[in-house]
Order: sequence, then structure tokens, then C-alpha cells
Amino acid sequence: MTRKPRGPRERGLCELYAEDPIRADELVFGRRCYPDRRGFLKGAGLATMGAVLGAGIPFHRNMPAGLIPAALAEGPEDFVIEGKEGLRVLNDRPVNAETPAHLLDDPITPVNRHFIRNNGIPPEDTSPDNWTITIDGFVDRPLTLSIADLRRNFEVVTYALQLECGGNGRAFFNPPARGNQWTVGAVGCSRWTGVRLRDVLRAAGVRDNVVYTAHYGADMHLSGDPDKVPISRGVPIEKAMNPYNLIAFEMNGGPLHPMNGAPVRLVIPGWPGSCSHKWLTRIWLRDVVHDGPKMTGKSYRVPRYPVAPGEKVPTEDFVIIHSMPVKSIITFPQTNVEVPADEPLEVRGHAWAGDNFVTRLDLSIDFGKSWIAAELDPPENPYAWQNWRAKIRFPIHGYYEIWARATDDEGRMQPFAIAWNPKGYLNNSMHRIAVRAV
Ligand SMILES: Nc1nc2c(c(=O)[nH]1)N[C@H]1C(S)=C(S)[C@@H](COP(=O)(O)O)O[C@H]1N2
Ligand SMILES: [Mo]
Repeated sequence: MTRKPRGPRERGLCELYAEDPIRADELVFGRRCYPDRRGFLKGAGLATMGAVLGAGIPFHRNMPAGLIPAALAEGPEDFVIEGKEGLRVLNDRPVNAETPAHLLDDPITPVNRHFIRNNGIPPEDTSPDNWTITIDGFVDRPLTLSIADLRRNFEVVTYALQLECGGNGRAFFNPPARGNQWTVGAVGCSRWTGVRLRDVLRAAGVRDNVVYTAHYGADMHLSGDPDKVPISRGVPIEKAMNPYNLIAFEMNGGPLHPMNGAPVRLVIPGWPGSCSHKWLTRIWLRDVVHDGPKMTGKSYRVPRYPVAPGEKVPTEDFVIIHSMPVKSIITFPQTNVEVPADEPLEVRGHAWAGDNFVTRLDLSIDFGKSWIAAELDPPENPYAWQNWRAKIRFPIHGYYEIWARATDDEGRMQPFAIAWNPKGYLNNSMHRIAVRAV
């Protein structure tokens, strides 16, 4: 991996805007940042905004006051990870990299475009031959299985499964939340091949008192201390028994990328990505809610009631995140491109909804005044994301934003505003991209 020096971006650009809006404006106008309303819009009237965007804004009357044009919300691409070209690296220790939206255009995410979220240092030896996974705790028959044992003793299945980090979208929180400043690209849907977690747990004999799984892997704590565990999460046993959870040893028909958990990982789709343990070595069945690193405190938890932005919330009022909320992404066109005016253009992307299905996808090009229903495919299998497309015509030349809003089978929609929470999880506000019709 090659890397350029880390800049102030690690703080998050919303944070920079909060602290020094003038300086932030300079950065935004000079480079591209994640602007917040304070600096940009204070002095900028419609004419200035049009000048910055390089186009007039036909639907400017519908623009909500204080709206930051999506044209300015793209991140930099500074680093390269082998086999992950084009990903935007947010951190190199541990390695964290997201995929720009337009590189997620494929119906199934190629290995080189699947995001990476590490909490520790990945193992150096990821050869499958001597790898084993232990199932222990409250089971009738503790098992230690090689990858060959998994293939031999259990039905091998392939599913397209969407995986999203619980912190995807954190970059847009204000006040900012500490942690990786993911924009929209900590999500992917590859085809995973493996055995059902359920089948393996049943073979071990799950005792009646089991309430939770506990996952362990071969990665090392950032401190290098072998007695410390970087992350160990789990799920309620009812969720663990869902037939779409896999112990996966193939990604898109080939080996897993070393950064995505080679040679074998869990994929527990629809819940925060942190449940899908990489470099899997052990599943411990427990009679209490698991309390491993990043299960407790405020990790992967949200307040159990709505809170105002910036509000302090006592730790005991946080609850563990289960299903992820309904969400979508626009993958074509790429944000900030020129498109033809007065001609139909195909706009497309994906939508997903945790344990639920997506039932509709609507698009707006006039800042939410009117909506156009997209054609929405059923998922390839439950827990695959759903592809959608629509033909859109931009009536006159100028600056437009395309907004996408998915609705799930319980009628829940993506909001415009972020439901703020202290750790910056679950931001499912609508994806907005910018285009200039010429
Ligand atoms: N062993 C291990 N598994 C892990 C992690 C980790 O740091 N170590 N990160 C988790 C988190 S927070 C996420 S979002 C997903 C990301 O999976 P990916 O890197 O394959 O995209 O892996 C999860 N599994
Ligand atoms: Mo994550």
C-alpha cells in the first residue's frame, strides 16, 4: 500500500466547518470537502452558488434554506490498497477504505470494489489449509472444523448478501461523531459461498440456555498485545439461526480478499457489518448477551430514545443495533458530471433494508418537490440489495441534484435529515448527487 501524508481530513470536514467556517470555505472552494451550512451559505447568494457550481439552478425555488449543494460533497482519493484500486482510504492503521458511489454501479460488487473496515491488524498467514474454526460454549458437541470439513459435511450455498458498516454516512453528522468518516461507500453486495451458520451450530447441538453468539478472529489488537482482542461481537441466537447467514470461504466464486477476511468469515447480512466476523476462528455460544470488545458501552449502540444533536446520553440508555434501516445509493451517473439537457438519461443504483425488503424507490430532481417512481427489481435472494433504474429528463440546462428515497415493506422511508446520535451510526438519509445538464 502506498500512502500520502494524512491531512486534517481525519477530523471530518463537518468538524472543520464547525470550528473555522472561513478556512473550511477556502478548502471547499479550493478542493472538495463535506461542507456544512455555516460557512458556505452565510455569504453565498444564489448567484455565487451558481458561479461555484458552474451552472444556474433551474429549481432553486425549491431548495431548502441552508442546503449544501451535493456537488461539493465528494471526498479525495489519496491512497491505494493492492487489489482495491479506486477505493478511498480513510485510515491506514487500521486499514479502512470506502468505495466511491459510482464504483458501486455493478449489480454484484466485484471483490476489488468491496469496502474494507478493520479494527485491528489482519493476520499475515491467511492460507486455508491449516485454518480451523471452533464451535464451543453451551453446545452438546464442541467442534473444530477445517475449511475442508465445512465443505464436506455441510451443504454449500451461494447468496448475494449486502454488508454495510453501522457507521456508513458518519461524515455527514453535525456535530461530528468520532470514528471513520465514511460518506456513502461502506456498503457492498458480493456473492458469498459457504455453509449456513445454522447448519454448523445445529451440528454442534445448541443447548436450550443459549441466548447469544460470540465471534473471534485471527486479527491482532492495534497495540500488538496478543492477549487483547480487537473486536468480538455476536448476535442473538434467533438471528444466528437465520438461513442466510453464512460461514463463507468464497467471494464472487474466488478466494476472499485478505482484507475482507480470507480464508473464511461470517456474513450476517442486514445487521451492522461488525457482526460479520472476518478471519473467523471461533464461535462461542453463551447464556448471556455477549460482552466482548465493541459489544458494550456505546459501541454499535444508539440511544433508545430520540436525542437532540450534540446531546449527552448516559451509557446505560444505549441499546445494541439490530437490523439496519432502509437505504439506497445512486451509482449512475457519477456525481458532478455533465449530462444532456432535455434528453432521457438512465439513473440507477441499489436499495436495501436490513432484515426487510425494499418496496419502492423514488427519485427527485427538484429538491423533493416532486418524485418519480423508479423501476425496482426484487432481490436475487433475501438480503441481496435490490437494483433500480429510471429514465430522467432534465428540462433545461443548469445545476440539478438527484435525490433517491427508498421505502421498505413496513412503509418506512429514508429521511432527508440525519437522526443524530452520539456515535454517528445508522445515517440512512437520502443520497444526493449533483449533475449539470448542458
Ligand atoms: N475479525 C474482524 N472482523 C471484522 C472486523 C474486524 O475488525 N475484525 N470489522 C467488522 C466491521 S466493523 C465491518 S463493517 C465488517 C466489514 O467487512 P469488510 O471489511 O469485508 O467490508 O467486518 C467486520 N468484521
Ligand atoms: Mo463496521
